[in-house]
Amino acid sequence: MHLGHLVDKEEILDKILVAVFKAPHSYTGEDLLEISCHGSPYIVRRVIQLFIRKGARSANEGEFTLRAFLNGKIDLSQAEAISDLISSTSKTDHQLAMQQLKGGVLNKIRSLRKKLIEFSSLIEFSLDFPEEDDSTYDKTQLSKFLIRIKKHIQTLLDSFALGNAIKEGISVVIVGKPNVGKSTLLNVLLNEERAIVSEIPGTTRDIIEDEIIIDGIRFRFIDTAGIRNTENRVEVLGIKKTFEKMQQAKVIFYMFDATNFKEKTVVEEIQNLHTTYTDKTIFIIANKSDLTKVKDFPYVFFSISAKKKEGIQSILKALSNTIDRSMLQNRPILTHIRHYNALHRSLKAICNIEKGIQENHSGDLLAVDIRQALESMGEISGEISSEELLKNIFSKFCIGK
Ligand SMILES: Nc1nc2c(ncn2[C@@H]2O[C@H](COP(=O)(O)OP(=O)(O)OP(=O)(O)O)[C@@H](O)[C@H]2O)c(=O)[nH]1
Ligand SMILES: [Mg+2]
Repeated sequence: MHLGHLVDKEEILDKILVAVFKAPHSYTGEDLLEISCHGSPYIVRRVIQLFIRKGARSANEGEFTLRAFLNGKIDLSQAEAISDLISSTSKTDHQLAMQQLKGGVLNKIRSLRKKLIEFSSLIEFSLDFPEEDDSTYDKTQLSKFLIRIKKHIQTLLDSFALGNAIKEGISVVIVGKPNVGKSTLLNVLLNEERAIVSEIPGTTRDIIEDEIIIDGIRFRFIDTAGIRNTENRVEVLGIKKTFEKMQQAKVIFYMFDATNFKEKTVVEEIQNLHTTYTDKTIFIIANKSDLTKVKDFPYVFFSISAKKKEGIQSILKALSNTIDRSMLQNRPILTHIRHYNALHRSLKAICNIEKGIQENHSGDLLAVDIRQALESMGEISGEISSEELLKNIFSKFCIGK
């Protein structure tokens, strides 16, 4: 570290610290200088202008991290983790990005890749020494091997649902008839007068959404237009959006008004939700408990008063419990669609190898699928990459990282 003045012609611009990193002990692996100046945007601009005048140029988005990757300091999935780390906004976001930076997913994929390479040498062995065995290869042994690898890949693929939900924020859509108190609940959850509340049914027309963090996990709450038959064209459009949001959500809050409901209709609607949205968690919420309480209802439900803010804690707790935290602890979790797609391709290739074995394909035919499976896995770490892929990944970075 060097302390000194930065001088532009005669003018002292600032008192600065300069850190010198000698290759290969720097972020990019190259010789590197870092200047710490005072944080005024004016000074920063002047410093940059000075260096550009002296022949430097601004870095492209993600250029430092790209160079770190090209110089072998980090692999591609770690580069992506750095971008995730910069944009993390919750404890769990941060935890997943750190895990990836440390190579959690990658170690798993490396070990799978190694197994597959072993497998390919078994096949090659049978090709080179066909006289060792009557059949060119031992079918059962190879099949068993493939089943094990497939299982590992499937577990990783399954983890993407959770990993992606956490990264994007877990979406919770609030639905129900007009006037049951959906917007009031949204406001209570966000602790902010975000949506207009009124006693007029059909107040909310558009989708209103915002996020909060519960126990370190980001949830995105979505208030919708109340569902009813209406002639109003704007309201009809709002209701259409409600259904779209229900499709995309992970959790559905179904709300009804304790002071004003027909049990038969509500039960029918709940049954309908359960049959239509089998993959979603559905919370049934009876609102306005300050006026009257629902008794003997055939479903488990939350009894709340959104207006008086009663019963909200139990909803938050149950919501937080929908996330299987044990999954976050010990296992590698996929968070990138790119990784998911690559692994999916490699699983497909492995299924082709399996089929090839069943149909007694020759070893060199199998080798084509093995190569495909290995290549797809290699894309995740960047052992196999194209210019277009790199451009795509690093253009998402901010300038200067
Ligand atoms: N007493 C009582 N009134 C409530 C409660 N929650 C909401 N309300 C009232 O019910 C009316 C409707 O509330 P909203 O939150 O606008 O209902 P909504 O479901 O968003 O209605 P739409 O947007 O029209 O679909 C308002 O007058 C609220 O003040 C509650 O817990 N208790
Ligand atoms: Mg509303």
